Amino acid sequence: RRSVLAMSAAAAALPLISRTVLAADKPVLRLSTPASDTDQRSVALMEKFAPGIADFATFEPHWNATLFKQGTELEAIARGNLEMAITSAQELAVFLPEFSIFSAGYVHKDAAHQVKVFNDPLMDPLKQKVEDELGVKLLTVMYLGRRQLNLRKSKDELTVTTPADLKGVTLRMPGTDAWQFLGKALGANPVPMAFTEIYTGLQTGAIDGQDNPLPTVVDAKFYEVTKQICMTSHLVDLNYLAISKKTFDGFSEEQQAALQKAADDAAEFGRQNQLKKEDELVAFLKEKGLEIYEPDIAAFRDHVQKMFLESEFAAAWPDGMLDKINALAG
Ligand code: KDO
Repeated sequence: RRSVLAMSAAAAALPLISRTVLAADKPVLRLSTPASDTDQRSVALMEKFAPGIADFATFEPHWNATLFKQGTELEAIARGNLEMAITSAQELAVFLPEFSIFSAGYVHKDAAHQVKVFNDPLMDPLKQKVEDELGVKLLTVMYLGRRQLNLRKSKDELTVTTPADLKGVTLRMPGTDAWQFLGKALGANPVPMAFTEIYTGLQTGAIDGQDNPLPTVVDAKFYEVTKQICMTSHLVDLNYLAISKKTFDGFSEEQQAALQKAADDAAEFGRQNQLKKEDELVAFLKEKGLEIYEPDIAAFRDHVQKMFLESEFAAAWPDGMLDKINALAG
């Protein structure tokens, strides 16, 4: 109590111009994410987003799902309990089924394709729906990377060539229907588990494997408790940097433009770093003793695409949208 009083007395003693720049005077943008502080998206937010908005807002990230559990962030923003999140198409699909189109394997071809799709007018009605129904504004698209199968068994014990080889394999997938279906479409036996529990799940054998891009496998140290990576590249995975629409609308036009630029700069910086890491980390992981190999990609692609197209998810995809997305591939 005393220190708070002392602080406000000290603040009152400052000339007005200094007082207005005190952090306490600026709106605080709290971001909740399961990502660690060393994840490239987090690094990019700290290096590009935070300084880009520092004149008019304070960025307050909460890493490792310490503020909100994975998958509960969108609802928290919708209820006015959180300002920002790094969300996914799979999480949005819980509320707006059309987003499941981006959860289908082998739809996005690469990082550049994701950017083209996000900025194309085909996304406008989807972005609008997210704003109208959830009060969430999707600022920019972030690159997570190509998801690969990362298993406890050695290649000698289990060589994965086609989806049939994953029969009975307990594969951790994040906990939404669209994610679980992707696990099934890969031929595995998917189980839901929060990102922060994967390491222990692999260590204890509660799960046989997990899927994530190589930079995540390294950042979360999954290589310590797994023996192989099968390079299925089944999902060129994205995240959206999301902000409460109400919070965004509270800024002046000039501040909104600066915030948008800071978000785009962070996404681009993170994308380039993540792409570099994806290339470099193959050697690092081999050095750590993991076996890394490619399966029959065509067999995986055909199986995953067929299952999605025949699923109830595809029924929710707007007419012609898949063709438009495919046409944007470089
Ligand atoms: C995961 O839970 O496997 C996942 O990769 C899903 C992503 O959408 C994203 O939420 C990510 O975890 C977290 O940011 C942790 O990297």
